[in-house]
Amino acid sequence: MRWQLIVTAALCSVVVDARKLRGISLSYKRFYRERKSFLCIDGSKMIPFEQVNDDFCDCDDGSDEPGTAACPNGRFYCSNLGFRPHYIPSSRVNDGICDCCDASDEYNSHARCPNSCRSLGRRERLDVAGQMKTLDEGLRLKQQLIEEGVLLWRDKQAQLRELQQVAAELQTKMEEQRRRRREAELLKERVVKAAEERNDPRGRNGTATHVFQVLDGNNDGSVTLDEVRAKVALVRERDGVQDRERDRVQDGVQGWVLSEDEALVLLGGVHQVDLAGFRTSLWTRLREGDGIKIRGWHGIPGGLAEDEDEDPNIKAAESAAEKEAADLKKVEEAFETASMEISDLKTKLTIDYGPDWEFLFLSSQCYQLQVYEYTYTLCPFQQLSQRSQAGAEVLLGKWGTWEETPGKEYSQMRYESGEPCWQGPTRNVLVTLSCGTETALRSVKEPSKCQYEVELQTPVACQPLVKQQGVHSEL
Ligand code: MAN
Repeated sequence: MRWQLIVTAALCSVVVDARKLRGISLSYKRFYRERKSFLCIDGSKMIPFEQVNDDFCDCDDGSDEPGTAACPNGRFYCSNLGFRPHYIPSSRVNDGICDCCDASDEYNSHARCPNSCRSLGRRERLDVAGQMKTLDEGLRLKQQLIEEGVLLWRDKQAQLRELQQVAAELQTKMEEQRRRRREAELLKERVVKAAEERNDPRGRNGTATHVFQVLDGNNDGSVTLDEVRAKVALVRERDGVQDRERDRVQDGVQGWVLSEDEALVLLGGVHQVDLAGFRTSLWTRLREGDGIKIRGWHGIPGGLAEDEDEDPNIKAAESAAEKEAADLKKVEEAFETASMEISDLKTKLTIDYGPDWEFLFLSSQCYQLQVYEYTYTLCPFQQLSQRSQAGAEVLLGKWGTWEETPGKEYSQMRYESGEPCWQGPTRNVLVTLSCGTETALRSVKEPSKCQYEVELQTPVACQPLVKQQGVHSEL
């Protein structure tokens, strides 16, 4: 009989213990050692120990009811053996919904909770192993990209030096060519003047070259529709012309303004002609005096000269000057192109491509992703655009900066000043880089109107794991 009493008492104390300790983590168990009284963990109140987990809330911090739903601010500890332990709000205890994978939160409800911790743990371990494999592979690829980045950076520097060298040479050539053109011009002027002084009837006035120069108002070596309309006039009024140009008549002597179509016909159907084109189009019409004349023409009375009549010395001097001018134009264009390339390259080289230039390779690539009706194209360090199925291309943002996220440098890029949104903000994009074994666009979202969030996966975003220190998992 005495033994029976002892066993019953011992069993009761185990039952009581289990009830008292429900919902408590190992490290908190020391606060719940059965004594006569229990001190609320925030130290605010002392209560008899029987009142722990008695389904009535006594402590303000809810610490007397870790295993029941009695305290609104209480928390229940799921030990989840085989998976991850975690806390749930104690209001979820016995609410008929399984929250802990070890079913410990539903100890007194109708819910039938299977223990799924083992399978969850297994799945999580597989996931983690997969992630670790990706990380390892990503880090290996990143190392390669770092090495490539250094070489690429050197290439770009060499490219810049080369271009600067080319530009310097072109500059010298340009100065030399300017001198040659000046000399050719001076020679031409001297020859023309000499012919005029000799009063040579074959003087240059009225030759095709001269007239071409008269018409070529901006002296760029071609006569355009506007230049024709500015200098060439209709001698007679057209019958029945209704357009407003009619009113722009200068005066009886100056003639009537040509319409664009008329000027186009005179130029042989093209919008501008060089000297050769001029000779075969407008020039023949002018010489025939075919209802048109040059405004304010003070050339030799009797009209325009036959080409063959032109003084061969003048012809030679003029074509030499033309050649020098054309050569100069070529050198100037080449210099301008080289200067633009230098400036583009310099701009690109001022961008921060990471401490080891590991992001540099991205600058010469573009990545696409189709999301519903849109195709997005990201050209890193340049821009992001959106093309709809109808074909309209919208600029969502131009390269701006790396976002400054302490401890997470080089993980987010900002693209800004995209096209303005109708009744909304100017479009802009936040690109988040994530670790992966290949570089690809993973997602594009528009969480609020015209504000886009993009995920770009790339090995260069992989970071070696840093062991976390001083983090207490339960606090
Ligand atoms: C276009 C797209 C959308 C955007 C709307 C705003 O349809 O650029 O992404 O939300 O314009 O009007």
